[in-house]
Formats: sequence, C-alpha cells, structure tokens
Amino acid sequence: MDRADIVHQNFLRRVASGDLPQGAAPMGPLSATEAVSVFRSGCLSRALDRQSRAMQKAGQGFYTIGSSGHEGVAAVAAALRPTDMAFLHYRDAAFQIARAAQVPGQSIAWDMLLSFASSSEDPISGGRHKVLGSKALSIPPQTSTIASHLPKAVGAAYAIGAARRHRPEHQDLPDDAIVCCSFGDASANHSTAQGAFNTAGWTSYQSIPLPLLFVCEDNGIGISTKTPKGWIAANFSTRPGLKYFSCNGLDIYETFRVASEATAYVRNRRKPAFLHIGTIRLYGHAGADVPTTYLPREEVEAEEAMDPLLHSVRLLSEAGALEPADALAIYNQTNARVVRVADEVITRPRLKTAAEVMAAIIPPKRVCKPTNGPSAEARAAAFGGDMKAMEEPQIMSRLINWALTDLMLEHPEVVMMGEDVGRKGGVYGVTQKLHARFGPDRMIDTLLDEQSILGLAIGMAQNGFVPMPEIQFLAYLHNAEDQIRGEAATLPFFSNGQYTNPMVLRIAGLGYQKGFGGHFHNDNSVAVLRDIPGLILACPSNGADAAKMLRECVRLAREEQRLVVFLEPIALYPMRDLLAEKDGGWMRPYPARNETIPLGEVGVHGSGTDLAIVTFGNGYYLSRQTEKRLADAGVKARVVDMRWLSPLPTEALVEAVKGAERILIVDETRHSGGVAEALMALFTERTNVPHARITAEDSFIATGPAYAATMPSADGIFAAAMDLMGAAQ
Ligand SMILES: Cc1ncc(C[n+]2csc(CCOP(=O)(O)OP(=O)(O)O)c2C)c(N)n1
Ligand SMILES: [Mg+2]
Repeated sequence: MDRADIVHQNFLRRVASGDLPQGAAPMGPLSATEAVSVFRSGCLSRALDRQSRAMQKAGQGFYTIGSSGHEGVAAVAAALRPTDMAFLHYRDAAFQIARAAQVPGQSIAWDMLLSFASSSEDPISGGRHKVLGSKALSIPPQTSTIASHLPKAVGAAYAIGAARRHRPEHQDLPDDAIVCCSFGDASANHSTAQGAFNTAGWTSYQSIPLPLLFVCEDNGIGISTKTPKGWIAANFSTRPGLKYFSCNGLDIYETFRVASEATAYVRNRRKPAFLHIGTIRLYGHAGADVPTTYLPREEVEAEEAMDPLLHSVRLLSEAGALEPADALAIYNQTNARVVRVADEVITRPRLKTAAEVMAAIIPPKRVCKPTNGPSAEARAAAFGGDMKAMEEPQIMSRLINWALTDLMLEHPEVVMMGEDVGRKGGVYGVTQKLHARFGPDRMIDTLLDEQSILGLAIGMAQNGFVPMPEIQFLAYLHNAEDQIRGEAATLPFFSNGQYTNPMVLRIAGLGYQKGFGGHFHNDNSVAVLRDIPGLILACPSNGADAAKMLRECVRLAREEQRLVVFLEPIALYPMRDLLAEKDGGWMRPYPARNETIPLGEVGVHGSGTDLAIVTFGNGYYLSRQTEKRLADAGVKARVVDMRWLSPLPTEALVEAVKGAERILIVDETRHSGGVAEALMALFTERTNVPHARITAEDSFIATGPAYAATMPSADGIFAAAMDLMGAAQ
C-alpha cells in the first residue's frame, strides 16, 4: 500500500480507538478556538496532499511534493500577522491555509487545488506551477531552488526599516511588519542560505533594523541524506546577531508559544531570529520517492506513529478544546470537501499556447507619480562644482555619475547597493560623491557577497524601492547569477505579474583594460544574461549614450517594473580620444536631462552604403577608429551601435543596415554563445545582404601585453571589412 494510505488508515484507526501518541500536556497561550483552527489547517493540508496524489494518478495533477508531517507550521502562521511577508518552504501548505483563515474572503482549498491542477485560474501562478503563494496573503511564490529565497527575505526585512526612513511610492509592507522565511534542515547548509544567515547577523550585529524570522523545519533528512543529529542546534544556537528559539513542531501549543515569543522578539527588537522546529516527514520526499528504499522500514513506521495530526487530536482533547470524535469528523469532512472541490477544479481551463504561458514574463506597468525632475536649486546643491564642468565634454564614468545623481535627485526611491559603491565611490569612481550627496541609506556599502547584494535589491524592490545594485566586475556575477536568473526574472512569471522586482543592475565589465587585470576583471561573456526571458541588457559605448540609456533603464524599472542589466564597458570609462592623442574624440557633453534613448533604439553613425558594421561597446569604439581608414580605402561605411543586447532590437537593426551592400558584425564577446551568433541568425533570416563576423576567441583574457590578443582589434576589423568588400568585387 502507498504510505500516504497507510498514514491515513493509521489516523482513522488510532483516533477511533483512542490510541494517541504520548507527549507533553498542552501549554501556553493558544486559545481553544485558535487551536481548533490550527488543527483544521493541518487537516486541510493533509487532505490536499492526498488529493494531489490522486490527481496525479488520474492525469489531472502534475506535482505532488507535500506537507505531511509539517502541519505544525500552521501554528507559526497563527503567531504572525497576515501582512508579515512570508517566503515559504514548499512544505508549508498548512502555513498558507492558516494564514488564509486570518484574512476575510479567502477560498483557500479551491485556490490551492487550482494550482495543483495547473489551471489558468490558479490565483497565484496562473497555472504555471504548483506553488505556494498568494498576493492577498503576502506570500510571494518561490522557485524550487533550495534556499534561493533567503537572500531576498533578508532584503525585504531590510526594506521595512529603509521605508521608514525614505518612503517609497509603492511601499507594500507596513512599518511594523516582519518578514518570515522558512526552509528545510538540509537547505540550511546551502551556501546561499549560509550567506543569508551571515548577512542577517552582520546587519543586526551593527544594530541595523532587520525584522526577519528564519524558520528551519527540521525533519532530519533531505531527500535521502540525513542531517547529523543535533547539527541544526549546534550550527545556529550561538550565531552572532541571530537569536535562537526551538520547539517541537509536533506540538501545536508549544509551537505557537515559542513562535509567538520569537515573533515578538523580531517585531519589537527589529532583529533577526532563528526558529528551529522539529518536524517529521511523512511518505518520503515527493510522490515518486519511496522512503523504504533508503531507510529501514521500522524507522519509517516509527515516524508515521508520530503523526502530528494524531498529536494534535490528543492535545486538543487534553486542553478541552475538541473531543477526538469531533476531530475525526473534521478530518473526514475536510477530506470529503477536498474531493468535491477537486472534481470541480479539474474542469477549469488550463494554459495551452506559448502565448498564454509567456503572458507573464514581462511584468505589468504601474502608475507612478509624474515628476518634473529636480529643481535648479536642488541640482546646484547636489552637483556643486560639477555644474561648471558640465559645460565641457567629459569621459564616460563622469557622465554616468552625473546621470545617477540626477536620477537619484528625481526619484527618492532609487537606492544603490554594492561593494564599495558608497564611501569609496566605486572601484572606478563611477559612484563618487553620491554617498555625500544622498547619504548611507541610499548608497549602501554592502558586505562582500554578491548573492546578498542581489537579494537586497530584490527584497527592496518588493517594498517599492527602485534598486540599482552594482556587481563590481562581470566575472563576479556568476557566483550569484541565480538571484537574477532563477529569482528576479521568474518572479513575475510565477506570480502572474502580481509580484515584481524591478531593478537596474549595473555591472562593470568587458575587456580591453590596457594590460590590467586578466580574465576576472575583463570578463567578455554575456551569454548568461542574454538568454534570460524578460531581462533587458543594455550596453553603452560612450558617455552621452550611457546617460541617456540609464534614464531609460530607470524608467523601465520604475514604470514598467522591468529587470534591467546595465553593462558598463570598463575600458571606455576613462576614454578621451578616438583617432589621435588629445583629440578628445570620445568625450561627450552631458546630455540635457530630458534626453533619453528609448529601449530598442540603435545608434547609426554615417550613411555609407558599401558596408554596415554592426557592433556595440568597445567594438563600436574600435569600429569608429577604422571608419576613416576604410574611407581612405574607398569603402563607404556606416557604424551601427546596437546599444541594447537583449532583447535583440531586431526591427531597428534590420532598418539600420538597409541599403548597405555588406554587413560586418564586430563582437567583443566570445565566438561561442556571443552576441554575434544572434546577429548572424538575424541577418540570415531577415536580409539578403552578405554578412560576416569578427568575434573574440573562445578564450579567457590574459593580463599583460597580450591583454587584447584574443579580441577584435581596429586592424582586425579593417582587414575583415576589406576581405568582405573584396568578396563583393
Ligand atoms: C539548489 C538546489 N539543489 C538541489 C535541489 C533538489 N532538492 C529538492 S528538495 C531537496 C532536499 C531538501 O531537504 P530539506 O531542506 O531538509 O527539506 P525537506 O524536503 O526535508 O523538507 C533537494 C536536494 C534543489 N531543489 N535546489
Ligand atoms: Mg529535511
């Protein structure tokens, strides 16, 4: 027999015969009404688990990871407020159900079954995933990536305090809210989780408010691998900045009592706490997992004998809150109701087409207060001596700095976070003076952990800020990229656009720093960003474009809730000259504040019809150097700056090469997985114009004299262009 059936039969038999597991007497402030409500939540959670298996067998349900054994978390929900944002472990159906009981107008069984059935009417994901989550209950949906929700829970908790100091227009969390995030005992070991605990401790150690309740549901195992006995307590009971609470999750009275203490600590002290709940896991990890294949049968049966619902029946009876016969009736009625609702739910529509699935990749626009921009006085005060310098052409890093200043003046909800962005003003000085201009609340010097930086940004965005996190170098995105790829980018998708985390992530990157730094400071691969659905990847080639594009990026984040990555070519930050020393050919005046470059608009320099060079970033700079040489050689060229690497501005590019006899793609990213692959495909599919490409090698970048050896050069571009033109004659 299926172990879910065994557990079910055990429950019926043991309650009927009064054979209930022993344990401590009910103690603490849980009232009779609340206790029965918590029990009801557990019964519904259990019934849903059984139903999900039945639906899967019938081909009507598609995912069966369950919550059985973890029903005690309903008592944690009861200790919290429904406005306390909760990032939940996948075993927390009972939490969500208990929370629904705190909010009027909820139809939680119906809603959750819609999710099991992948119905397009599922109120959280619109049928995209069987996932816990609810906008009305302040439960953002989670991906199934272990621990990846912890960094943003830290960010959201930080954002509660931050919003008290600077009110964001789209604030979501009440000032006295706390954040809760739960996870399993095995997940607690994940480096992402460890980073979040450390960041929470690091923050509270400095007395910075961080009202966050970590809830570790310790069932002693992760799929088939046991957690060493005592490991969670040993690991977490003495962490600096993190107060430890523990309780027996099989006892709803104890769980409610300790969870209430922990919650009060977090809410009143605005400090993080770690609540360690002992639970059990009934019927294996998920549907197809049979625990008796890796655990002794006696051990599995011993756990089953500790069924928390059986414990609750005993506790409720001892507390005089509910007779066992009534508990049994609730259990049976709940099962019957779930079967009835499920019969109805499977008739509801499901997603069918690609368009339906993809409808939530791009988040909805939101209404923002109009702004006229900062006053002349505010600008004069902020810019000070820089005002005078604005009359002269400047290098890119300076123009980015000014654009950031104007954006922060105009939008008080813009905040920046990163390693060394504040006091130092960034490794390359791009954020210099912003700390003095806007203070440490808006220029956050973070600890050294990219996952925490991005988690902070995601969490702050969920409370209405427009974060502009910085990753110091492109190569250091990779140890944290799941925060963008798995978390930020998927949130609108899995929440049907109800939760978003708009941001403009600035990353300094690409190659060509003269002899400095080698690969890690000159990473020239953007493949990992280009294939993320919905993500906008921008890359300016000069300071004026950078300023105008940044304004558009902030607008896209603020008004359209988009996830934007702004890739800044480090080698072009200080670039002054184009063709000859001191020609100042790469400096630009600061564009007037209302000038922007809209998403998808490419730059076209020249109007030559012999050759269109299509490129971006450093490639654009190098191509502009070859333009004159090509003209001298009789080739009339135009140079197209893509500016927007993803999504590919296809129509604008096709338009920009119109009338050219040849197209040369110059791509400083790698041959494999580089931008040129997409451009080759585009021009093959959409034009009849012969085209060729010059790209970087499939190599890492060396330091020293060979720093540029693996990437396109001005000479190389010239030679490739002449080759291509030769083929024309
Ligand atoms: C990053 C990542 N690695 C691996 C997995 C696969 N996986 C899913 S659940 C799980 C075990 C989690 O155990 P625990 O945290 O104790 O939670 P429990 O299932 O016991 O409640 C694993 C390895 C995953 N989802 N994410
Ligand atoms: Mg576990």
